Amino acid sequence: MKKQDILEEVVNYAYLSIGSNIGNKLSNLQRTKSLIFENNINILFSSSYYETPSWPNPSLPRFINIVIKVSTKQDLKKFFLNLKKIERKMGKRSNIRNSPRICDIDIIDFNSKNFSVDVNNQKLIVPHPRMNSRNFVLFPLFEIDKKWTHPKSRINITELMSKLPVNSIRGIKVI
Ligand code: PH2
Ligand code: MG
Ligand code: MG
Repeated sequence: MKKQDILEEVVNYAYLSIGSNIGNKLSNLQRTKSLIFENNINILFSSSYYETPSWPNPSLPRFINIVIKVSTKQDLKKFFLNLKKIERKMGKRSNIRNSPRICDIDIIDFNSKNFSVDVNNQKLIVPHPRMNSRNFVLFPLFEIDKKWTHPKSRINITELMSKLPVNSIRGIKVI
């Protein structure tokens, strides 16, 4: 086994879901990706852009979503706080769950581990607890990693997608 150098930092791998349903949604997502890169987070893979009705309330504006795979030397806490900083920089204000947003970044997976931690009084649960019912997470995730497996349930991405209701499979389109 290779001896790890004392100065060598650990590289973490994560999957992020990014969404926008206010303003110029495409350019909001592109700007968010630039800010992620500028914050020392490398984008390894990026999915296509997917348009879906707002979940769970389809009368709110439609979303555009992507999933990206990233690598970073930041630990989970620093990484999470950096993503929150990027959301604020993009103009995200509301903390009301599922309300319209310019930019929302959710950590879907971090090093294929299960976490439930408090970061500055915010609860961070990874893998994202509502991902299994979300077409806008599962489809783009499948596009960039066909072998992805849920770290907790060990269920493969293909099987998770097959459990989605038919209308949510019909309601998603690549733009
Ligand atoms: N994000 C939400 C709530 N609802 N719906 C879609 N289609 N896409 C999202 O990213 C999304 C949502 C909360 O963050
Ligand atoms: Mg979200
Ligand atoms: Mg969020």
